[in-house]
Amino acid sequence: MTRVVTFGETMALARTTEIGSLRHASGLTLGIGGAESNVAVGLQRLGVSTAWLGRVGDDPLGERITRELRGEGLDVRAIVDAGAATGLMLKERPSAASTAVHYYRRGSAGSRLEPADLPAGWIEDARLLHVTGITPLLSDTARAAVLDAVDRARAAGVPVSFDVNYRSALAASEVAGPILREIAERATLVFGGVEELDLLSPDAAEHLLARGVDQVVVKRGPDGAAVFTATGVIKAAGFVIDPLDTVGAGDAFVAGYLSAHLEGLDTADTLVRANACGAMACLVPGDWEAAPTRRDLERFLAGGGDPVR
Ligand code: KDG
Repeated sequence: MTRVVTFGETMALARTTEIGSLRHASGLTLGIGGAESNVAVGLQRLGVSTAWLGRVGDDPLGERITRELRGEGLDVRAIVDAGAATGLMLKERPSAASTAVHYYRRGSAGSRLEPADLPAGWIEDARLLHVTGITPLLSDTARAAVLDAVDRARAAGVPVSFDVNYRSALAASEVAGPILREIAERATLVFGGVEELDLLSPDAAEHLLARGVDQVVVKRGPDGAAVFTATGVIKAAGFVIDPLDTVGAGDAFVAGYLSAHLEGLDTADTLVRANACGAMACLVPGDWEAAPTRRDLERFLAGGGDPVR
């Protein structure tokens, strides 16, 4: 049985291979990326059977997304939308210390997701639904799909995980705040960075817990993470690493957290796994490629930098 279901837009991702502006880049490496599929791959690699659904264009980039995600063992429902192209994301490293992302996704196939795309029983039979704040800002129909999915999950008693994942390129904060708050208030687990949670409410943890959210997980990047519940707060320090590419670290964190949560680990151990997955994702370029398997994770937690012989 599929334990986690998620949906959203996955794009083709072209990134520069050298440090320096895209303006002068001589080459690009092609891959794929999408917050929900990044989480799905992270979960699947940790042994959690996961399904991803989304629209792709009737084009080679859409085929690439479908093939790559299937190659990771996910249950993929890629709806081929002949009316729009697959979205594209370009990633550059203008300097050794910075990364910039450019989206070419307006009107893309992925943004045309609608409630009817989510088959009957797909959510209801799952153990957990994971959604992000990216999808509801893509289009009115994509927003309706998220709200409908969350309602269906709640009606079926399926827990909902929501990662705020605010993208300012998609909507101004005044527009996004109320939309994202509405979804967060209906979730079971809410993930967000400090600023993202501030977008929902000045006292987001308190506000969400009062509305029935079970856990509010604050991602603090290199400073670790904290979980707020009705019984208090538990914090964990981050891992000290030398990051190469931090995009996708939050998704790996969420995958680590959800996998441990579904296994019934206690909060402290859950945070250790989540922080480790987030840190590991930063060690390799690409939004999801470094999401660890269980073996990778055990080795990292054991402090393993020694060669494997
Ligand atoms: O979290 C990483 C994502 O940002 C990336 O893979 C692409 O989904 C994406 C987005 O909208 O930024």
